[in-house]
Amino acid sequence: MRTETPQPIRLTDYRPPAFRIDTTELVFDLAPNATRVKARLSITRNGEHTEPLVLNGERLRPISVAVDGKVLDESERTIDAEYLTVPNVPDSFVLETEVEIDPEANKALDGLYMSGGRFCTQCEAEGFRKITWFADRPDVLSRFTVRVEADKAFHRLLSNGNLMESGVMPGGRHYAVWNDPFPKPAYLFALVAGELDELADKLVTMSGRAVDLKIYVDPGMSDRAAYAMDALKRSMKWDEEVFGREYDLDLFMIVAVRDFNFGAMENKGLNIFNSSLLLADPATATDLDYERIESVVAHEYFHNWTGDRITCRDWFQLCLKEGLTVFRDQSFSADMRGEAVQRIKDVKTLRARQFSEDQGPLAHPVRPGSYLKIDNFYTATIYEKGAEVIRMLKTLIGDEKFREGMDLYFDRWDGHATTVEEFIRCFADVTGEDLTEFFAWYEQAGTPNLSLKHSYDADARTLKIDLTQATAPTPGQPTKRPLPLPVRIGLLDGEGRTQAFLRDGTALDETVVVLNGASTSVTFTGVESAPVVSALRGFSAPVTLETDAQPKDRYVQLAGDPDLFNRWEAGQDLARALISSRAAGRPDEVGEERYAEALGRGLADQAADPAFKALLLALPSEADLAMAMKPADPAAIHEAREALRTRLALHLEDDLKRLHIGLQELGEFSPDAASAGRRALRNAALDLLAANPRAEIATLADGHYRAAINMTDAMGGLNALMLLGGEAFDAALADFYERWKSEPLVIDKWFSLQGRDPSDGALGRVMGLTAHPAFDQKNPNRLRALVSGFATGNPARFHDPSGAGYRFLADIILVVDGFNPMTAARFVERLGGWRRYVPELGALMRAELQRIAATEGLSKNVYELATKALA
Ligand code: 0A1
Ligand code: ZN
Repeated sequence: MRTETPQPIRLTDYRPPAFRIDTTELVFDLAPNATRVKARLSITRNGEHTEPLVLNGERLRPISVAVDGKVLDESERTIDAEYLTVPNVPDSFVLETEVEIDPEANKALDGLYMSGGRFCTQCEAEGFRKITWFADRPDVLSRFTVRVEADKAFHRLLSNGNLMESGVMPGGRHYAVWNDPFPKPAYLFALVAGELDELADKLVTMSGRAVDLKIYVDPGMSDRAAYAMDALKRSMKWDEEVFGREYDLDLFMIVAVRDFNFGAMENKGLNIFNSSLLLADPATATDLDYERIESVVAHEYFHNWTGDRITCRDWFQLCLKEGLTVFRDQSFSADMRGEAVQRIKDVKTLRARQFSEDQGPLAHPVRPGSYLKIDNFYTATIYEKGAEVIRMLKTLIGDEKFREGMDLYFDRWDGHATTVEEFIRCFADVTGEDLTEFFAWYEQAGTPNLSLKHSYDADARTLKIDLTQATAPTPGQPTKRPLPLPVRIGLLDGEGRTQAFLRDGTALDETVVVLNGASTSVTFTGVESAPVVSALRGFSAPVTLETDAQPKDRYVQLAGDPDLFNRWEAGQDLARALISSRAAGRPDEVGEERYAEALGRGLADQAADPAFKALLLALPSEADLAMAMKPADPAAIHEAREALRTRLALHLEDDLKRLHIGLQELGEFSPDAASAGRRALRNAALDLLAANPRAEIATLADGHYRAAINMTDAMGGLNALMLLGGEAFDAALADFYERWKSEPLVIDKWFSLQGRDPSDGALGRVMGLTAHPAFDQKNPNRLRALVSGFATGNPARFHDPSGAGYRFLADIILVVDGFNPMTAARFVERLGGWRRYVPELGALMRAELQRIAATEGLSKNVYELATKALA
């Protein structure tokens, strides 16, 4: 155990900064092992006080500190492992410092580090303090000028803003000077230096300004940035059209790097991306890669307004920029790829990641009240649930008022750091509504359970709907209050046709009922026949829904609910019930046949989008099923789900084979949504066929793999071969490796697929792969491919009854924590849900958490999550 217990940082302790830093001039003399950083900060006392100047600084080798040109000796300032403290400073002064840092030794990948022989930075949330002394907090905004000097071998020298000057220096070196006219917090600072190829384009903004767009990638890779460039231009236009937001600098740059802890970063004018979210061509990237690239390019670009121009006052406000920006990128993707399909995918992610977080010991509000390491709070709750909260706000106040409130927010807060309260105040101001109750969505953790009961009076033609909500306690919040829940409702008749109804005398096809307290009732009149209630359409609130609907109602919805989200959801609900019965030892064979038939009809629907059909065909994931089963038994779930898949495969074999042949692609590859949807359906058909293993299907899968001319189909074939197992799979795996061994992003897929292999010997294989020459634990993409592929994507094998899966994960966490705490900590969550599993497994998971927590010298990151998971 650690000797001293780290102290949490609390929202209630927030104090405004003691000093402002109006301008920041930096000079970087770059060298991999010894980079010199000179800083010249013009500093002003903020308010009336006599406090010393305290700046953050970690892992810095001090060289000098001067105030107004006078070098301070050791009695005039203190330097410890975390701070530089200078007492008795004037009210306004210039601080000059010089430090040395070692980017090459930085394997934590925050601050300034080397990736693929290039310099790059990651400063969010608290990385800037590893570069130089600074007030490393988001409410200190400064104007940056940056001079970068390096050997000419580091060909490109990039930083934020506009290039002011560049030139050569003696001794084979060169320099560039950048100025960013927009004041920004240090976490948005970026620097990149090295050999990079450039893909350039231009865009004319809504006011007629020309902006240069540049994407920098590994030499020889610029063709693979074309899709990202296209996505960037579409994002820029979309933000103008939908939110009235125009880009503000003359230059926008994106750089792809191989070693990156997260997905990408919105540094002002210089976004830095994990190369896996930027580079794509048909041969090496799947449709899912294209889809993610489009959404992450948009996300980071949208941050320019929601994050950079308006930033967070403190890190508790993280959802102010993240939830809002995810909402914006989801809306963009819906416009690009179709609303229903996008919504289904977003809800799947929410349930898999956020609902499970909410059910476990790491549950926290969208705006948490305390933390040890802010890095641990880049969570599904802050991002995905944060986006749901904005979506509900829009549903509650309507599209127009939402846009008015956003406009007011941009006007009022441009150039400032602010809070979630102030954001919500903008909507209260434009609507005149009191949004105090709504604000509780930010402060209360946990997923509300919404229960819906209906009673129809055939004589009076009235329908009464009773809604009730309750939220289970979460750590630190034993009692919960009701939250305002917008519930979108429509009615169908027994044939699945839309039934109109009257609400307060108004004829409607659909309405939003707002549940404001613990329960409410609403009565619709003019309901002509016994209705099927289609509730929570479009997943209008992030809740779990329990209704009194019977399977026959679900079948009506599955056949034709005009709300496509609910049509899909009806199928998922039916499948969940069938799998749960099987897992509990009560298989409902008649029900399973009926389900298979209904799916068959869904597949035959000529009007439906193939992407939608692909979603319809996929059963709820094992993780999703585990959440509904208390306590969860992963082996029983896996077996029951596979049994249902086999039955579906048998029943639908002819349909699936027809789809597989009929959807074969003949023309050129195109990454557009419609083509991707057809490939998704064809691969989903193959995936299901593989649940009924026979030589014939193995031949089909092998043919699919070998005939593939794009990565989506190659992976689809390889996946089916994996499910079928045997020599054909081994041969294809070896073939794939040989073919792609010089392509890191493709080899990540090779590792990830093997992590997900549900067959018996997979755990041994996964452990063996950590010794593979291509495995590199220092590269987060490679590490996550194998480890998350296994621990997240393979519940059946991760939850091995021996506990060997847990032990494997804990060993990895401890090793990686030694050099990259941020990435190590993200794996801890996999053990966090131990209370939800059958006791034998729960005890083994807990034992591994205890072993982790008891290890000497743990990082704060892992310590925080392991101890919270055990509490
Ligand atoms: N703001 C980024 C996410 C991000 C956060 C932390 C990072 O390093 C510790 C990197 C990226 C986003 O939302 O895209
Ligand atoms: Zn973000």
